[in-house]
Amino acid sequence: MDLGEGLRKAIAKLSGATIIDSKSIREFNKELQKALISSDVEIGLVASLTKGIEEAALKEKLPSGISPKDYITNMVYEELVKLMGRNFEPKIGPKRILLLGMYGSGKTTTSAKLAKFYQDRGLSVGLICCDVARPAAYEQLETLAKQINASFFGMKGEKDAARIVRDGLSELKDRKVIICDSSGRSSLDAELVNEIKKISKEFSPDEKLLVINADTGQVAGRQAAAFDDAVKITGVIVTKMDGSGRGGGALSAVAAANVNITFIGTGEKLNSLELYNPEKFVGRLLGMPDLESLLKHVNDAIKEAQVNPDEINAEELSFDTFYTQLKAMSKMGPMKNMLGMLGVSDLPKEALEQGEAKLRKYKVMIGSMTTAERRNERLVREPSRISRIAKGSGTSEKDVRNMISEFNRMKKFYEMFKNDRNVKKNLSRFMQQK
Ligand SMILES: Nc1nc2c(ncn2[C@@H]2O[C@H](COP(=O)(O)OP(=O)(O)OP(=O)(O)O)[C@@H](O)[C@H]2O)c(=O)[nH]1
Ligand SMILES: [Mg+2]
Repeated sequence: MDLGEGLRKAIAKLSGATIIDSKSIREFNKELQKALISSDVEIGLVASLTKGIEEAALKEKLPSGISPKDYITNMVYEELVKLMGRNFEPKIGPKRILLLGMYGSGKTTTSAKLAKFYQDRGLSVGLICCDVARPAAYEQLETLAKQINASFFGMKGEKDAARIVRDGLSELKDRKVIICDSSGRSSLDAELVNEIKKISKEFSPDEKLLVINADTGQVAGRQAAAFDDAVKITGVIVTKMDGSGRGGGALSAVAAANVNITFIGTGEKLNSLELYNPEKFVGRLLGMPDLESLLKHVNDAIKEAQVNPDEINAEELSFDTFYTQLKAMSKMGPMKNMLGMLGVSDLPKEALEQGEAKLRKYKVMIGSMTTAERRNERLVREPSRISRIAKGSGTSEKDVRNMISEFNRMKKFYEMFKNDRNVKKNLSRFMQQK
């Protein structure tokens, strides 16, 4: 059973739960611990992870509209992100990168992908083939380097990896980024450990990245610990995420070596490299492709629970609130979802689907109104005022009239729902987002 499977099993335990109490959370945590421990996640870390979840889960009331399962999934996500890191933001500048990993994990391909990544960001790149174990390694990296027009250095038949590094560094000294590909083995034997230590010493890399195939299971933890003992790795790259593996081993690896995930390989092509994104990665790990929207839903509900809807004055819609809300709504993403959330289907869609450009225009038009006009839209019916607002904002009178009619449609909607507590609650949320 890989870690993802174990996590999914633990979360499934909460499927029927309607409340979160200490009994259900302990049961959940027991499963979670089993899954983590059987994946070689370090015991102390398992304890702090599950304790964190238990405390958070029992401390706060379950916000309305969320199932315990979704709520706890959100917490598990947060804890996993603490472990694997938020988004990875590599420094774009001169550096040396050493790639390490077991046989066939994707080191050579990833060397070339990384070379392309930094070239695309304006840096010159040189690749060094330090794989002295596999005879065809030289040609493989040389061919890949040609495909992306990167400089390549290797010494065919040379068995001394440190020597290759030394000569390579002097040959490629004017390259901003230098990436070194190393040999893979089916086990991390003394010979390989010795070799990568020598390479690391000679190369003095800024980044030592362990390349792990996404379908590697819990053994990845032990591998990472061994590489870390040898050269102190600085990050993990998970390859073949386009395949059937979910990357569960990577969790054990980052826990064992206390590093973060950096890049994700998503195909054989050299542009199939992505920066690690926690929502995507954890979603995949947990087998929840739509994790991102679940997290958003939960977080919105938590925020909402902290607002008292009665404090929101939705009685009168003014041009000021109109603008604030359009802006907030345009940030909310797909209208369909939002309409659904409000529980109504007859919103004036045109008024809500505002592009940035239109919003900017509205902003200057409203900016050209007097305070009284902004508060009382009836004043703005007078042609002389419309003409003044158009002139003041550099728009046409037609533009101003269009804006006013959209405002009126919105106002109608407002009147329709102003006594509806639920809608008020949602509106209050939009107001908060400005
Ligand atoms: N689908 C897919 N295939 C990949 C990915 N990364 C690498 N591969 C393939 O995996 C195979 C092994 O990749 P290599 O880059 O040669 O792996 P390596 O770690 O250098 O292998 P050794 O040098 O023999 O240890 C090749 O066929 C690659 O095309 C990936 O992200 N997705
Ligand atoms: Mg290789």
